[in-house]
Amino acid sequence: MNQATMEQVLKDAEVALGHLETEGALEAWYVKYFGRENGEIGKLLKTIPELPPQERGTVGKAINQGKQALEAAYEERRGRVASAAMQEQLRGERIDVTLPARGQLGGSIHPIMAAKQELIDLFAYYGFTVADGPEIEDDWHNFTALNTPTDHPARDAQDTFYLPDGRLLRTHMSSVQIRAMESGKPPLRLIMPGRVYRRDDVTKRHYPIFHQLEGLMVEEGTTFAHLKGLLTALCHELFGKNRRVRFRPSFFPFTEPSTEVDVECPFCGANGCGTCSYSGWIELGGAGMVHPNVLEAVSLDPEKVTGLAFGMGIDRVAMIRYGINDIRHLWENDDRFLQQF
Ligand code: FA5
Repeated sequence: MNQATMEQVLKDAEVALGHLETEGALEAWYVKYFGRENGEIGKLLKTIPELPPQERGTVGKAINQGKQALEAAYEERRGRVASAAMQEQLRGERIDVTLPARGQLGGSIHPIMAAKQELIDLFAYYGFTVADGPEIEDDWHNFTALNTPTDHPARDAQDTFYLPDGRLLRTHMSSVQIRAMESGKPPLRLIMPGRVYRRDDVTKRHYPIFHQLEGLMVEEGTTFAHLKGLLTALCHELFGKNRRVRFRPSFFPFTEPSTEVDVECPFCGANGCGTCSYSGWIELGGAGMVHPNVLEAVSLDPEKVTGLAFGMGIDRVAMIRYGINDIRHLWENDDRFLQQF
């Protein structure tokens, strides 16, 4: 080996190193030049004893210097290749937290609306059709025609917002009963679902805005037995045959006799809990036979026709039907709640 060959080997090694881009190629290069058995540098060192004695020192020194320089260059190159590989990997795995979530959030029917639709479907089976009326109501339809004149104490239980012109946000759906009897003649079988307003304190069963479904059937020969049978059948359809239903005597100015319809509380097995105020029962609605004064107010003859009427809370139907033990869940728009439906 002469000086030129030695320099050429070192030079080739350096040039080759400068082109290496992967860890695999670097490893192959290292084996080629520094491999224990057949490494090019080792081969160079092995030729030293064959040199004339006066050259051995210089050549040996030159090879060792070249070897050290190559080792340093190798380490440096290896670091660079590793860091480029890491950058590449990070680029591939980068998460853009500003991207919109994958997939579409599906809309669904709100439980109150689902309960309302179930009620409409069930009543359709008994021949009831849907009627509607305004949310901003006048005194006549909301109170006076319902046998509840201005100074009647029953008005106190249904305080609401009043407009400067004396109209009000309707407090119950019974106002639509009056409109229906003013505009249509018996036989009538109507249900009237809608939103109503009251100055009520919020509890697990009460909200100042809620929904009612009013029912009205005015035909010759309608009796309290029809009322009881209809509402019992409906409750069994909605909540199952094993859920007890109770008719409790009550008072409404616009019905006589009057009753409340209670359903066994599903949240405590009728043992008493916060939702039913420890009574074991949840009041679903009020009902009764249309008062003769109401029939007369809409120019019907109470000697000829009789009517049954009821008004149930749709929010309460949703609570019992879907196992929601606090009415506030229905109104607070919390996605975590709504996504369960
Ligand atoms: C009435 O509103 C009568 N108009 C019902 C009626 C109609 C009786 C026809 C006779 C003939 P009451 O105030 O009890 O009655 O309300 C009826 C139902 O609405 C209650 O049983 C309950 O289910 C629901 N309800 C009443 N107040 C609230 C409230 N603040 N939040 C949620 N639901 C309520």
